[in-house]
Amino acid sequence: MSDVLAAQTAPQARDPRTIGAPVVSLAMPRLRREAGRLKNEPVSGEKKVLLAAPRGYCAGVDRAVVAVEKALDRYGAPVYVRKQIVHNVHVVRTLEKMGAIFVEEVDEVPEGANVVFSAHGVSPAVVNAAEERGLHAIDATCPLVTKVHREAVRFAKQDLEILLIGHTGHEEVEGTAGEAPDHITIVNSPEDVDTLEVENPDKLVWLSQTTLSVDETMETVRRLREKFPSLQDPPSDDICYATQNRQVAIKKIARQADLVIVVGSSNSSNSVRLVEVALEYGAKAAYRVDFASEVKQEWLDGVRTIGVTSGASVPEVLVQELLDDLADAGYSDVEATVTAEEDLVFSLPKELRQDASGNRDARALGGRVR
Ligand code: 0CH
Ligand code: SF4
Repeated sequence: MSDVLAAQTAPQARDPRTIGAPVVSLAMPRLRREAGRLKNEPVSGEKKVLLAAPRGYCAGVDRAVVAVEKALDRYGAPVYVRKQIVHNVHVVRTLEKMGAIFVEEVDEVPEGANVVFSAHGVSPAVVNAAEERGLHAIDATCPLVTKVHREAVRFAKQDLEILLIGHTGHEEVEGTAGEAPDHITIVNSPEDVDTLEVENPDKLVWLSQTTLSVDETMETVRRLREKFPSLQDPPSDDICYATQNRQVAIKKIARQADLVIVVGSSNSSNSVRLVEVALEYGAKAAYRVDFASEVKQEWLDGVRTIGVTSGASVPEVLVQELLDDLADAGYSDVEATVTAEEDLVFSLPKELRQDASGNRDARALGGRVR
């Protein structure tokens, strides 16, 4: 990691396959320092961490964060970003220190400046507003979100009414709904179905946000089909591979876990879903933290097995910091629970694909904020 700021917070990379020896520290660790030995505390040998894989950055997030870094390299600071590039506090703060300026809308960007659209996507109205302002836009929308946009456009042309399962107010839902506002109705939850009214029950199709709970979405679809038997399915899953894979991994861990800790920000839909899924699948307790320092000593009271995972917008450095703190508290035995391998890499947004000399800019996975 070459970035100075990230390097300040980065601990040694921890390979789950090589972890096992207790960490010896001269300083009293934070979690022990705060409470001393607890009455139900298991002895050290019984404590372990089940570390989910896959976890953390997905291909769309990696591409979006690298896009901001590349734009800064190429054009210099400041580079404006509409909304948070991904929903992660650490990523946003780090990019801000590198020269990114995050704004809510394009009318806050000086005319003619560079602006990056976030991984969650934007509606055509935002693209048009940026054009009218003479901005140089770099579109970091995840290709898997763009796929849902295209489906919305296609179904609207077929004059279908689209039931978009997703959360009102989330950027991705706003962007997708903006593709065909007259044809889209947002369905927030299974319970929404009871009061839902449509114009023509025989011309309905459903789509969804990419970062929802798979189980809850399937329940919403089940209720929709019960009410509207002619409901059409989309041609392929909208909930993306990364969201699904992270939920599968935490489901497997949750059954064995006294506690699950999910690293991710409060506005990260996929991270929050991981907490819910962990609880639904048997974790005795589950919490979300942005940073390891938010873990409370009382969460560990009587806990033998801790499940750890992270959302798709979370740099691995934050998980490693959590593992370091847990090791200090006696949870140095870390076992990886691997339920899928991921090797998907997306090419950069087209505006950044060529280097300054006009050559195609090939890239390997990974930028500086990781
Ligand atoms: O999970 P959400 O959609 O809130 O977003 P995130 O935490 O930034 O994760 C990346 C997903 C980006 C768009 O699918
Ligand atoms: Fe793309 Fe899925 Fe990642 Fe969203 S969570 S950026 S849809 S890969």
